[in-house]
Amino acid sequence: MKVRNLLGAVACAAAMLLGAPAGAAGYKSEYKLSIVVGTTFPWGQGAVIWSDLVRERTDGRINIKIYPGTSLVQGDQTREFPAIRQGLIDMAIGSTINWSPQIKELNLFSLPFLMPDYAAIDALIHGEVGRLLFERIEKAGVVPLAWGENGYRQLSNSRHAVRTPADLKGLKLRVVGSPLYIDTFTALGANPTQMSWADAQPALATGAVDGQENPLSIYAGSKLYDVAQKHLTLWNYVADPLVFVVNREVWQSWSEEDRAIVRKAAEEAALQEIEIARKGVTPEDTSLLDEIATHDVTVTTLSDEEHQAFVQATRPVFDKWKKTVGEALVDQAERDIAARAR
Ligand code: X2X
Repeated sequence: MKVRNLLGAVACAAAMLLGAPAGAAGYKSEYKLSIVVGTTFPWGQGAVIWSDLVRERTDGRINIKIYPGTSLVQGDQTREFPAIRQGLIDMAIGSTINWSPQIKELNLFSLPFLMPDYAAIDALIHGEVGRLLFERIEKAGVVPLAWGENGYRQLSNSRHAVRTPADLKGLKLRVVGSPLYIDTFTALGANPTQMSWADAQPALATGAVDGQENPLSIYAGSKLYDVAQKHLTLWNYVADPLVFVVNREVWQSWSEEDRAIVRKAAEEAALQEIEIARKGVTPEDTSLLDEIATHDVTVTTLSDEEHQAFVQATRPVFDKWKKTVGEALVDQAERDIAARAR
């Protein structure tokens, strides 16, 4: 055996011992992709589309396995971002809410009533604001590739219809992991309590909490109407975009060609995911809402005046958090929303 062949054989054996696949030195046999919900949800569909495209286009060099339920961090979705940074998670499609404890600028999308419609969301994620936030994520050590969407978060509860801030008085509500949500619901007179989505579902089922807020795709996909969440208020107060990301070391371990494939696949999957996320919940297509209504759910929509009462009651929270998010970024967002194409 020639020396070069011998060295090759040794390197190959070492790679096999380390679990790398044959033919792609330095590549892992599997890349762990984290999401919060299951693959039947629009969010999870985005993960399926992305991983399938990548597997096909890299001829299996990059083999992605989806881990729903944020299981790689035991369901604690607020620890997802640090785990990506540390390499415990290779890739993720994460909600801006879950990562905002680490990246405070991502609280932008949680400012109450900032984004009046889908065109406003699009103006942010596909414009200067989206670019600035990607810079910020990149600076935090994670490679962002594309914007997806969880959706407009609507309010449900087991007690009564909510039409005014006074209706929220004393309602015990599960909220997500950014303290901004505690402020918002406290300002509205409710009694908010922060917990992970994994803990929220049993808490709703046992009646430990009265209500929650989530996009309709998650409300319906988790059948929250079967755990007494019969009162639904459509108020579009915030929406959470999703971000498709890769751990930096993993990204750097891939060839230029494979990085381009992964990026392009993320962009395509994200656009498809946004389309799926908006299906059935828009003024033009209310099919998911119609399906929800068949489960004996009271759906409350607000008049302009009623809407305005919620905007006013949460305005101090907006102003307080504008400073945390960054005044310039919020100003930029408001300018871009005002100038949006409709
Ligand atoms: O926990 C939630 O409410 C969820 C599933 O929407 C997020 O991960 C932000």
